Amino acid sequence: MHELQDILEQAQQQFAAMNDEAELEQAKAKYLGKEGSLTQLLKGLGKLSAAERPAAGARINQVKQGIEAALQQRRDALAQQKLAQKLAAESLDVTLPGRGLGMGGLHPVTRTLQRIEQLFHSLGFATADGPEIEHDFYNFTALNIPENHPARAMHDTFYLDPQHVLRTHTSPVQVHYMEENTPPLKIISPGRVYRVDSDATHSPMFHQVEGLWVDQDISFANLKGVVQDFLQRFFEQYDLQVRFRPSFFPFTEPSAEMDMSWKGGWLEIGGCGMVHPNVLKHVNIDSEKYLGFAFGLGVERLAMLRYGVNDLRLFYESDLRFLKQFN
Ligand code: 2U9
Repeated sequence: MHELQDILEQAQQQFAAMNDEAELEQAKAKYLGKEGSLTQLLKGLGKLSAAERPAAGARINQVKQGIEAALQQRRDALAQQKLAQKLAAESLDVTLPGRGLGMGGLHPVTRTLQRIEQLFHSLGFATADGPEIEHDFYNFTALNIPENHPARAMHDTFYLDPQHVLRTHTSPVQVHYMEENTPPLKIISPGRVYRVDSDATHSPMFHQVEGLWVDQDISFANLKGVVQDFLQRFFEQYDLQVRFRPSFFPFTEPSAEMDMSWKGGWLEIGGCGMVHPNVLKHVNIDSEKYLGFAFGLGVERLAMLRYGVNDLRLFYESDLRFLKQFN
């Protein structure tokens, strides 16, 4: 049984000298593996007499436990060593200044939307919201846009299925609002709209703000006053002039393009008109009793002019060098 004591001591010495976890596990096989010396001794128990066997078995098991304990001890020591090395390498200088929370800022289009809303709210307009996915009834039919109108074509409008589109203007919001409210109505509908179009001045997604005022004595003169007041205050140019050129939209009659004076010339800034009687009819508003005006403005266009940005795409590239200039 001296042999057993030798095996235990040899294992203890060998394990203690190991500095690598993988090598340690290999060394274990030499004693406890299938061909290991201790395993061989256990197998040899069969050759002993029944009287000798229990004591010999107990002794071998004791040594086995000793080897396992030595193994575990070395494993723990190596893990400790490794952790200590890692911590030393990762030493943290708690005296370094913190990185701080980076201050975020509002996107220039968001700032523009907020400014637009604030100005119209001061004129008594409420903000109305609606879904960006619309039934074609709300996006087209209710707005008097005929079945064969080019705006309904697949190459101009994103269709989700034959009946549903990504709204091409925020006008459907106003249709919903007219369905749910009775005149007088005085709302703006700012938000995202979608069209199949993409270049330096067109993005497949852009923002519009539309306005609608329905009451018993609303005229084109009110429209002119509201638009001029808004533009003068938006651009902080109190001598800014507006001009209206006859135009055509299915949802307004008469219709006009709106221009504003800008750097000695005229600049087109939106469209407008008196709400078409067919549109009022679709939402059960008596067009004999009520009149309304409506207008539409492009938000990115307003932002570009106010901030002097010459390429629409800059708004959508998430380049912080550009975006940081607005905060
Ligand atoms: C209802 C009835 C009528 C809204 C209007 C325009 C003319 C217009 C453009 C401006 C720039 C779209 O973003 S843009 O490309 N809009 O020219 N929008 S009249 O007319 C309405 C709206 C709602 C119920």
